[in-house]
Amino acid sequence: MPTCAEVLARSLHDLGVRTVFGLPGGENVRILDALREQGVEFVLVRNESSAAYAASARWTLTGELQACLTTLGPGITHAAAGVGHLWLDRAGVVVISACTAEASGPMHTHQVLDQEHLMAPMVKAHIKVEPDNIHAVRDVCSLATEGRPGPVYVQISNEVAGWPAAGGGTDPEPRPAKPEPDMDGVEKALALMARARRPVVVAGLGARDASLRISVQAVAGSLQAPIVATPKAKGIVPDSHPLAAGVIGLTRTDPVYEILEQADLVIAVGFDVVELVLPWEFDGALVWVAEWPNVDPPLPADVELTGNVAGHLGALAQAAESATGWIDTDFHAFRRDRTVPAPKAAAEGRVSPQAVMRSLRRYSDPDAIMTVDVGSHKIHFALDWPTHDVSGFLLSNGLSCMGFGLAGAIGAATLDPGRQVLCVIGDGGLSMCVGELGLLRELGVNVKVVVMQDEALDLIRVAQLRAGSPVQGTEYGVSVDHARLAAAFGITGRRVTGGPSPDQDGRPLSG
Ligand SMILES: Cc1ncc(C[n+]2csc(CCOP(=O)(O)OP(=O)(O)O)c2C)c(N)n1
Ligand SMILES: [Mg+2]
Repeated sequence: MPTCAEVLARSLHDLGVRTVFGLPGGENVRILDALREQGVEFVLVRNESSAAYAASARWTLTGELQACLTTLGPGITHAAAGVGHLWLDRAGVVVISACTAEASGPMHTHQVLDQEHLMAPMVKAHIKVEPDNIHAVRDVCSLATEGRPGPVYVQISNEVAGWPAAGGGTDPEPRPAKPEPDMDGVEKALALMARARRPVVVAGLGARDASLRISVQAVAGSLQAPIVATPKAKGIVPDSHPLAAGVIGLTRTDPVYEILEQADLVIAVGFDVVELVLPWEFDGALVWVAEWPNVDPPLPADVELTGNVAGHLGALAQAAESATGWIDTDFHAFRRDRTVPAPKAAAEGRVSPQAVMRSLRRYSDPDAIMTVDVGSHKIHFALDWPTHDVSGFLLSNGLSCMGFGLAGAIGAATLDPGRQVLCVIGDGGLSMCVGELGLLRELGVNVKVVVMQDEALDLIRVAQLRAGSPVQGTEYGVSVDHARLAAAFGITGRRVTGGPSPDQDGRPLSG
């Protein structure tokens, strides 16, 4: 009879998990053994949250279930930022942690926390494994990728991991079939589309899937509607696509809001308000098309087409007709005027984010994946980094968590060793996850890390300056030699000072 650890490892493998990122404690030993026996690779990170970030990058790029692992107590508490990211960035990832063995008894308090309640606000489902419920673990893990994706939490003590699973196991519950498209809702949506003079499609994180991208383009194409992307859907249509409008969500002054404000109908596909920095304020007609219901919080939608996004988009694309001429007038004017700002002349010895962006684009591979961390540079890259494909851009946006960038880049690079990955991260962000340079060196993956060094939490310092407040608590008293820091990990590092002049591209950032 298999042990509980073996059933867990086999369930993960059956669901497609091939790599688990984590940092174990003594209580995970049996799980690590079982994973190895199943042929699931374990990658040791330096910080538990990094395990979640790396897994989330792989989820975003593949749409396949991923997993991360921590020990009990300090392990799972240290992973909290990462699990928060998995939750608000809607990543289908199984979070596995150890827990205290029941047999330890009530006198045992060392490292004991109510881990279930700690994780509860950030996970879709939870199971504390026992021999008599282990066969449900597969169904719990399946929930991570269904409907609105998100993490699920599996706790298992080392003791239970070694016990035989009770019974022979039952077949996994059949997963819910896709509902048929709601044709009444489709009719209503088509009526709105027929009346609209200035329709816009807003594509969100739930529209990234390859087949959905084609359907989004088909609907927008037949309606002649501009396609606005959220940051996590950036690249859903290439920048060169005639209907590509750009990215919203980072500030209320994002240029693309201009298009949204003129629209009389929004078709929101795979949209989640978690992506907007400011509340949704659009008052035109709204058609909601997503795998998840419009509840969190509900937007004033006229029609809600929930579930089976592919089916609903197919029905909308077939019947929608272009009733609009605004693409040829206002939208073309918007695209013509919307040029990427040239790098500002930076102060002596300084390099602006725009200059970094231009140099990177010029000297990186055209299909490179850009991973940006949170900080002053994030907005520039989310708005203006050129993208040809949705797989070319990764960030933490729902949680906007510093420290995501490096582990996210490493996770992405483990999928395709031939594809270059770039990571742009502030000096504050890097100091939260610097140990992962060791993982980067160890794996030898194709990642180039650009550190925006300003000895400050610049985004916050700027907020202080704007508010007329004194600058305090946002500047570091020490300047780190990042080139030597990289060298300490066996990585070639270069310091670049002085950017290109406004009309000139920068020199290569290599090594
Ligand atoms: C874990 C975490 N802590 C705090 C914040 C709030 N925050 C957002 S940007 C930022 C400054 C980031 O500093 P740095 O990485 O050096 O980038 P810079 O803005 O200086 O370019 C802070 C503190 C956050 N988003 N995530
Ligand atoms: Mg900084």
